[in-house]
Order: sequence, then structure tokens, then C-alpha cells
Amino acid sequence: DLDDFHKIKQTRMIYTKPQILNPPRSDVLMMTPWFAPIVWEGTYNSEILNEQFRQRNVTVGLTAFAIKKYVVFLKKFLETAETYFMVGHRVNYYIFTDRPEEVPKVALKEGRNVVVLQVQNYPRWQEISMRRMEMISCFSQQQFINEVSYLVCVDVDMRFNDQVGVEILSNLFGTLHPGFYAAERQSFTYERRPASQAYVPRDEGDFYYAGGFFGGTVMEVYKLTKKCHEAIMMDKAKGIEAIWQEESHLNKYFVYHKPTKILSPEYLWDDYLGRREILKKRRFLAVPKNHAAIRNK
Ligand code: 2GW
Ligand code: MN
Repeated sequence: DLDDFHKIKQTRMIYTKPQILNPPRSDVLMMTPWFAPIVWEGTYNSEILNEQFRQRNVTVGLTAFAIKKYVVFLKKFLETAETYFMVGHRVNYYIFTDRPEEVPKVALKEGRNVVVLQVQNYPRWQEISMRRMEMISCFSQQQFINEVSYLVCVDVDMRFNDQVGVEILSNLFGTLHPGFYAAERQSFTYERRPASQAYVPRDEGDFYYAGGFFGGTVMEVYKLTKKCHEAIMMDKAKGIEAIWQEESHLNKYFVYHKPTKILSPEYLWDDYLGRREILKKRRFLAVPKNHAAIRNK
């Protein structure tokens, strides 16, 4: 009932108390001006959060697309997710692919399932990337809304390398792009042509978010993906494609629908950028790919 929902009873737990005069991080921003937490290692207590989400018996959906040759990324992606993604919680992996027979069989822990969703392939890679918005919105309305509480939508050419847990969950969340977290607004690679639906003026925008990691409740992800897909279709009708495809549309969306939580680049890193002092963990890493070999055909 209402009372149960709002009053989360925490069991007895021993941990060091929060220190008002000694914040856990002084080297990074931990809160946006609209009071959305920015998730960095050291700023949260997994034990407390895990209990809260376990009490709600939350199921999390992880969506990934493996179209054409990108099925080669699935094995490592799923194996490392079993080790690090939402450990101790219920998880549905939603694998969108045009090659269902090539989805590897990976041993899964209890309460975790792989759901293979057969979808069509598009000849242009830009279209493969952009059509994710359409397919996620479609399946959110048809299926995900009945099966999971939250959706986490990620690139597949990645591996988990450290814990990614319920600390990321919120109504609507985005991730700071590893290449731009320290950049000035003017150098964000937003779409700058006013003719595009993804256009963001030079004097607007908070952060540059990565296309490869966003999520929220199924309802919020449905609204986001539907709106981005519609914007992509409006551009297409005018013969225009945003500079970074759906990532540009995602960034436009987040300017006007502020995320309720933001993930630090711990959650989407590429070792080609090297190491940083502020990065205490590299939780989700780009898998190096031979662009020519993997992308052609
Ligand atoms: C992508 C580029 C060139 C040739 C093929 C593909 C491709 C992508 C494909 O053949 N099959 C496929 O399943 N994909 C899916 O699209 C897959 O899930 C992949 O992770 C995702 C994005 O493509 P990716 O990872 O090669 O592009 P990145 O790593 O440069 O991603 C960033 O930029 C993209 C837009 O240009 C997206 O916004 C993406 O979210 C970003 O991380
Ligand atoms: Mn990628």
C-alpha cells in the first residue's frame, strides 16, 4: 500500500556516518544546479542502496544492439555483465539482433535472463545507431513496461570492468561523455545547424552526454526514445542528419528535460584517453575495435 511504498525501512547496518564538514569528494561536482546527483566513486553507500532496491524487488532491463558483425561483442559483454552489472538484483538482458542464432549462450546467475529480440538490419551504420531510438521506444511500450522497472541502454562494443549497480538508477539518467566532461559549453559537439531538430544554441546546454549509456524508468525512457526518434524522422524528411546521429538528439533532449541523475565517466570510459586522477574506478570500458574490419559489411 501507499505507506509501504514511501516508508523504506532500513535494517540495522554499521557504517561511518556522513560528514557534513568533510564531503567525500572535493575534486568533482557531486550535484547539478537542479539537484541531480552526479555519481562518483566514494559518494554513495552501496549497502544502503542495495537494501532499498531489494525491498522493492526491482527488475532492471539492459538493452544492447548487436546488428551484423557486432554480435562478436556479445560474449564478453554478457560475461562481464554477469560479474559486475546489478549484482544481487533481477536483470533482463534485451539483445536486439538480426542474427539470433549467433547470440552466445552465457551462464547466468539466478534471477537473470537473456531475451533475444529479432530486428531488421539497416545498410548504413548511421541508421543502425539511430534506429535504436525507434526500437527501444517500440519495445518499451509493447513489452518492457510489463517486465522491468528501469531500462539501462548501452553500446555493445563494451565490457564491464567494475561494479555498476543500483546507484545509477533514477527516473531519467545520462552519462558524462568521457571526452567532454571538462570541456567548455562552446566546445561541446552539439548539433549546431538550426535546421536540425537536434540544434542546441551556443549559449545553452549543461553537459555533453554520451549516446552509449542512458536510462531511467521504462516510462521516461519511452518518452525520451520516442521524442528522439520523431526528431530523427523530421530531420530525415528534410534531408538532414545530426552530426553525431542519435547522440545529438539525446543531448538536445537533456537540455530541455533535465536528467534526475548523472553518471560520471567512470560509467563510460575508453582507455585510449589514458588514466585520470579523478577516476577511482573504470566500470564500463570501450573494447578496442578494428574499425575497418568490423564496420565494413
Ligand atoms: C556502427 C558503426 C559503423 C559500422 C557499424 C556499426 C554498428 C553499430 C553495427 O554494425 N552493428 C551494431 O549493432 N551497432 C550498434 O550501434 C552497437 O550496439 C554499437 O555499440 C552501437 C553504436 O555504434 P558504435 O559503438 O560502433 O559507435 P561508437 O562507439 O562510435 O559510438 C558512439 O557514437 C554513436 C553515434 O555515432 C552512438 O551515439 C553511440 O551510442 C556512441 O557511443
Ligand atoms: Mn560504441
